[in-house]
Amino acid sequence: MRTQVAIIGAGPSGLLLGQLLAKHGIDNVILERQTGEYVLGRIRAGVIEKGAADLLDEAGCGTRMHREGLIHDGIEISFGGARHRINFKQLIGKSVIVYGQTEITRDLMDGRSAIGSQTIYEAEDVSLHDIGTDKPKVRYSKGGQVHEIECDFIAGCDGFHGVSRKSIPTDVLKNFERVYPFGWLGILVDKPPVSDELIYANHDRGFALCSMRSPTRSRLYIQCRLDDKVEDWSDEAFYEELKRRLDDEAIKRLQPGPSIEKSIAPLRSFVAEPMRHGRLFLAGDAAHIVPPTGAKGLNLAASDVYYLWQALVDFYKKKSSAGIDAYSARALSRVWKAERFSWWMTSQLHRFPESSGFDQKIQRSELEYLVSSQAAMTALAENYVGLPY
Ligand code: FAS
Ligand code: PHB
Repeated sequence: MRTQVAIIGAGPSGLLLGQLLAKHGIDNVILERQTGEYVLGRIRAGVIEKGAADLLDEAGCGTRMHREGLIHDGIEISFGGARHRINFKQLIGKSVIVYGQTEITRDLMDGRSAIGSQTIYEAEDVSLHDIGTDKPKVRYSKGGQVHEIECDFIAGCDGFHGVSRKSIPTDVLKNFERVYPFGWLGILVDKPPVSDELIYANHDRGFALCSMRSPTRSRLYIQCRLDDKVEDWSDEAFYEELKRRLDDEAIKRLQPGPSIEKSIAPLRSFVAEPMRHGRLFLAGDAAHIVPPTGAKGLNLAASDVYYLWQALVDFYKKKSSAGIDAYSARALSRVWKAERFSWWMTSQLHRFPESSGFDQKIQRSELEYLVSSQAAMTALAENYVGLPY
């Protein structure tokens, strides 16, 4: 088989890139190791920056997001028993959309089917070859047979555990990482949200986040120990701990119900440089990971895809390599700003097991300064809604 761009991974990065390339007449094939149902079963991000929303519109897959997504003009930061609103609309005139990653993935899958582009699910043993030449290849197994795809470019959109980043020579790749000493235990429940907007809570017992997917479906998180297991936490235990970390008003509005999904996500900051090697380009979680505190993971995948899509269109339509040559530096510039913001949000809102009394006083003063300063709230707002592409 031959295509112009072979995309590894049918998560948001791969599907969004595939849709944008196809809309501009650039042939592409997606190889995904799981089934489509498995991909849709992963519950992940919930907040969409305007830049990412605009890209979904450009891909022709934004209709349902605008119909069902919730426009949020701010968030609330809770500490010391009180909540403080960060009003994005008033501070910087912008908003975010609350719309689950699962729905975005579904919309992109439907969009891809509608244009007839090929996604090969359950592709096993994917391997990349000749990425340093102008004739790279991808091999995979399916149905007991080995298949080969000849292409011009490979887009590694296969997430943190994928094969693409590992295909870059170790003497070329430089990894930067910080692993946090805690995780997030999250549940999905068909009960109305605790508040109209997201509540990020800093508490002596640990972080909590009250988010949502719709007016009738909540997404709730508590910081948990690294060695916690999902089976350690009954729904009742989860709600009891969540209540200990929320303010009185939120506790009153919390409606416990049976969890329809429960999972623990470890938290890490990670960046691999460069995001390009020869004809292989990394995008999304394949290249970087952020702690979800800043709601940046999915949104960074979108800006990577924007830069890569533009670069590939220039290559094919304008015969210019300027975009592909600039891709890694351009993407990394925005990636590191989002890494900084996600690290900062995580540092201010979580209880670090080894933190000293001094550390805790500094953390509290950071939060008190934040909610008392227009400048500090504006800085948070412009990062949360998304820095320019
Ligand atoms: P993905 O990991 O979503 O997709 C990669 C795809 O590649 C997968 O479908 C995988 O099956 C496939 N793949 C992997 N290896 C392959 C191979 N060898 N061959 C073929 N296919 C292969 N972000 C937020 O903003 N907020 C959150 O709350 C949040 N929570 C998260 C919770 C968890 C547990 C995780 C892991 C991530 C979370 N994220 C969150 C970040 C998440 O939303 C990612 O940023 C987003 O999924 C990135 O999308 P992709 O880059 O497409 O990677
Ligand atoms: C979510 O709704 O899953 C969510 C929202 C904001 C975050 C992280 C996760 O910062």
